[in-house]
Amino acid sequence: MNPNRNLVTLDEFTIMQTRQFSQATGELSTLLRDIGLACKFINKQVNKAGLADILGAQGAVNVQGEEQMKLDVFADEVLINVLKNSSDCAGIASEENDHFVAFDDEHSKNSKYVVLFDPLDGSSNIDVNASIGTIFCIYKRVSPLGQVCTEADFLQKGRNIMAAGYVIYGSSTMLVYATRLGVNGFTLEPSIGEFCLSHKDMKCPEKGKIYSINQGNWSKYDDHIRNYLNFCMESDQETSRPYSHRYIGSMVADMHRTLIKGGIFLYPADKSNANGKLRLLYECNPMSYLIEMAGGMSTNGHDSILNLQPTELHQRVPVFIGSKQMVEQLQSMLS
Ligand code: AHM
Ligand code: MG
Repeated sequence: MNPNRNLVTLDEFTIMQTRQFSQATGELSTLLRDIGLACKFINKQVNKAGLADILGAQGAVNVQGEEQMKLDVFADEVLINVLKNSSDCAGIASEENDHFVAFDDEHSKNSKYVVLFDPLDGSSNIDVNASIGTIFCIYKRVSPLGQVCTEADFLQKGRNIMAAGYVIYGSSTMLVYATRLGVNGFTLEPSIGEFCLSHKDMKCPEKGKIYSINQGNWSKYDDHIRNYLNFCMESDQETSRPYSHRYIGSMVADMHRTLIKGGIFLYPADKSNANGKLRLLYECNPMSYLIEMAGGMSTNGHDSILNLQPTELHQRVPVFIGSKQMVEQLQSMLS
């Protein structure tokens, strides 16, 4: 047997990164490990979704008036339970719950971090077996230690994020996360049940050849967006147009492709949704942080998503995100 192994687990990797900073306490590593653990439980259920009674609508309706699937509820509960038991989480906010949850035991009250997540994004894709994902981000709390966390801890600008990422339940299961040190991807190795480093120092290409939007909403978009879509469809050899159109309808899957291959993902405002559909706190901020750390860009059309001051937990925002040059091009056509 060869004792030399070239697999680096998520845990080992985050600990190695922590060691680069003499003042680092390792709390962020613990939280990432706990999120990874919860996602392994979620992955197990997602994998057998077609087999079990677990597939199908629960009948409940979440705070945005959308029907919840059973797996959404399961994923939400697993994340809350794991983070409640974590040694380093003061509270959570989730896309599936009206209010944030402050953990009120003595240990949690002295924890520095809060976690926000969309437990199972793209859940309408569950019953067609397309990729879905969990999206998360971690902030240092702004309320005093020793007390329960408050809403202000969750209503922070994306710029304050300490770490953010997603898990994609796809043809393989991957966890991708970003800190100021960069973006790295880990593939779940089922035989040892560990996320192992597979995509080191990920960079979003400066430009791409794919645009990703629900083009069926064309009649609801304003002229700026329609002009940009016409631009994407026009022929121009120098800029490799027409671009290909790819839209899975599962943000994690569309963003994973955008991160790796380059491209632009758009969810604009439209006539029915003045602020678009996607949530600032649980979807747009974590993805924007990750894409920016990978050299990409994200905007609501006027300002970087990460500069927006959230005013409510379930706020929605238009989002344009991906390869830097493509987002800049779009932005120049919006004004
Ligand atoms: P969800 O959080 O209820 O799953 O909704 C978010 C999903 C995203 O994954 C995806 O980008 C978007 O909704 C697709 O919306 P649409 O079907 O309007 O194109
Ligand atoms: Mg979602």
